[in-house]
Amino acid sequence: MEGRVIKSTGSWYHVIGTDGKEYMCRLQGKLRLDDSKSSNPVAVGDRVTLVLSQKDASISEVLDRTNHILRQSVKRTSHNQVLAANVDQVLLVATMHQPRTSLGFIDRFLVSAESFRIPQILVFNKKDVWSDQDSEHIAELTKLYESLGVTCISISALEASDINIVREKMLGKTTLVAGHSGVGKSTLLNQLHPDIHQAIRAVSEVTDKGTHTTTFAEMFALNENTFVIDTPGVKEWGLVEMEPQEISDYFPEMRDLRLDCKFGSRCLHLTEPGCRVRIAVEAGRIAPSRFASYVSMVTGEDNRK
Ligand SMILES: Nc1nc2c(ncn2[C@@H]2O[C@H](COP(=O)(O)OP(=O)(O)OP(=O)(O)O)[C@@H](O)[C@H]2O)c(=O)[nH]1
Ligand SMILES: [Mg+2]
Ligand SMILES: [Zn+2]
Repeated sequence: MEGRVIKSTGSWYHVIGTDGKEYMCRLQGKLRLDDSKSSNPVAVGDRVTLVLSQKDASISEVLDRTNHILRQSVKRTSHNQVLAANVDQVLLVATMHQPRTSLGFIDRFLVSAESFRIPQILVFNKKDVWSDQDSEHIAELTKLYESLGVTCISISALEASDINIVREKMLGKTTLVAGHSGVGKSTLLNQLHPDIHQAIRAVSEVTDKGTHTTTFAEMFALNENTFVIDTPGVKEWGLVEMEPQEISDYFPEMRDLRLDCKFGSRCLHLTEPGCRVRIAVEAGRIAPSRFASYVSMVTGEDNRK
């Protein structure tokens, strides 16, 4: 039988079979020896072949992935972690305050998803506590990011009608939900389906940095072909296995211009005279915040204040 990995806890994998039942499985020996570059040969979202015996269930094979999202491993060894596999879209939850999500963080996340060729949704959450100024700022950001092909939705995860807008975007797809700790990822998921009971933290503890309420990625089925993956909050989003010259490929507003650059695909668009990208920045056709994010990614300097 085929199945999909929804959770992994150490050497155990939770798999939903095509029969709709959940199985606790171990990996068959040959899979554990897989010498892939990631630290985990099987990730949440993987499609697998299950072997059922009277006593137990095991995973005999991992089917080819359509894509995967890599995260730099915490220990910064040579091994990266596959956060999730077979993802149709990513949904970044961002908030203005408590915690603040910087544009640098948003852009890094979008660039990373773009490098895996995964469509992106940006959800601005906690609308119920926005000031007028916040609302204006979000309206500007929505205009900017929509022009780049990113779907933008403003919601309060506490508001049922807002949840329906998000649910509609998810139907028939596998969506990975990401964002800083405390932005409301688990709150949103809990509202999506009555069977989801992710722990959420008390408002008073949100400023208590360094603790994460969700500690590992877990996938939930909203129906038989709709899946949503909750992930632990992250402080930063590393650009895994990306060359500086390649980064502008993942900025949609730079992608075409770079082909006309005098310096061709080697141009970093930093100080090169006559660079098409720089001309567009100076003419206001590329948002200053986006270019600042780009420069920080290429030079490795941090703009995620
Ligand atoms: N006012 C308001 N509070 C919200 C909203 N959404 C979530 N919260 C609150 O924000 C806090 C954090 O929510 P969580 O869902 O635990 O955040 P998380 O993103 O899952 O955090 P980690 O699991 O640590 O990554 C909780 O106290 C929620 O009640 C919202 O739309 N408005
Ligand atoms: Mg959570
Ligand atoms: Zn250039």
